[in-house]
Amino acid sequence: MSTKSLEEIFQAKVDAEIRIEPKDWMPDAYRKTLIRQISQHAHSEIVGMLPEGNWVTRAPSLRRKVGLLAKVQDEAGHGLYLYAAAETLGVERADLVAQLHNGKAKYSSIFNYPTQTWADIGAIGWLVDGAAIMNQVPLCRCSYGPYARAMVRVCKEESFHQRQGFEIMMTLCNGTPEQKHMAQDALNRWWWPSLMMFGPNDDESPNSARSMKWKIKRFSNDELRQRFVDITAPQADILGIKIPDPDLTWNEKTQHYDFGAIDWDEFYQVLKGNGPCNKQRLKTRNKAHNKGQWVREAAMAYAEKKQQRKASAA
Ligand code: FAQ
Repeated sequence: MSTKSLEEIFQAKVDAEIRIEPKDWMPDAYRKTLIRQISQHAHSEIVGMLPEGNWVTRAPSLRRKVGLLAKVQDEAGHGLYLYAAAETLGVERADLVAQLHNGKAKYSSIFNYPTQTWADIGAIGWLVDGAAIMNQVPLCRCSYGPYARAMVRVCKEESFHQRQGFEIMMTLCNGTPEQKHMAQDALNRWWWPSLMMFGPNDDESPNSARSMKWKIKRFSNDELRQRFVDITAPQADILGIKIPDPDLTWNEKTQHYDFGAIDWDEFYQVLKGNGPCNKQRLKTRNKAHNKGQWVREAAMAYAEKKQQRKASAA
């Protein structure tokens, strides 16, 4: 069959909402796009453990510590499902991890910002997990089966993380004036980077149109960002803190919030490796990976021994 016919059959399946599975024929560019997006997503989950991990030893109570530990462990699990989903496309996890560690692969810009106070843990749960859910719930309907299936559990856990973050913010906002000030300060620092998580504006997003045609993405970056603002602005009102955007106003006509311009220069600087914590994040990941070398070797040696025993018993 010609490539053109194969492409037509592929697109017809996508249009009919039939999932594409690993052994199905798919265009090379579709495979490459998925490997790029899923691996960037996996790296984000893994690097995303670092800003929060910074507070595990300093959580203000045992209850908070248990909750934070569980959240950080969940993120590790998400990274593993996602690397496994990427592997179904014919890539090796070790190669993907190497690309992260040598700085070639992207991961979400948001994880290059520092967590300065305990309130940042609340703000990350509320805003970063909130943005992640907004982006990831539609990915449960992604045309590629293994990615879509991995996202179902990820989204359930992210929803729980978002509630946990909001509850931390609520506690701080109902606490002493100093605690409320901490919550406001965290919102001031995390608001704009959270909006950047959705990626460039639609007219600057080179991948969106094709990914939407292939139903990898169901909504554009701007559509999801708008939804996030619409849902989050009233939550800030409930907390009694102010989103740091003088242009944020409810628009009766559009039934959406209008909001100010994003500093895209900052976004692209972070993507280039010049964010406040890029170097530190990569250094920490490399160190952790090297320290875990003996575990990987021991696991491989055990698997090989088991294989040998099986073969000699047969
Ligand atoms: N940061 O053409 P587009 C989480 C890149 S997980 C860095 O619009 P696309 C859980 C983009 O990759 C957060 N790079 O690209 C958690 C592309 O790169 P290229 C991660 C970004 O793919 C919570 C280029 O710019 N979530 O938070 C960013 O169609 C708390 C052009 O952009 C996912 O990865 C960015 N913010 O749309 C963990 C979700 N935005 O082509 C711990 C899955 C864009 O040069 C604690 N990914 N770029 O390689 C997606 O939905 C999409 O990939 C987008 C970007 C929406 C991120």
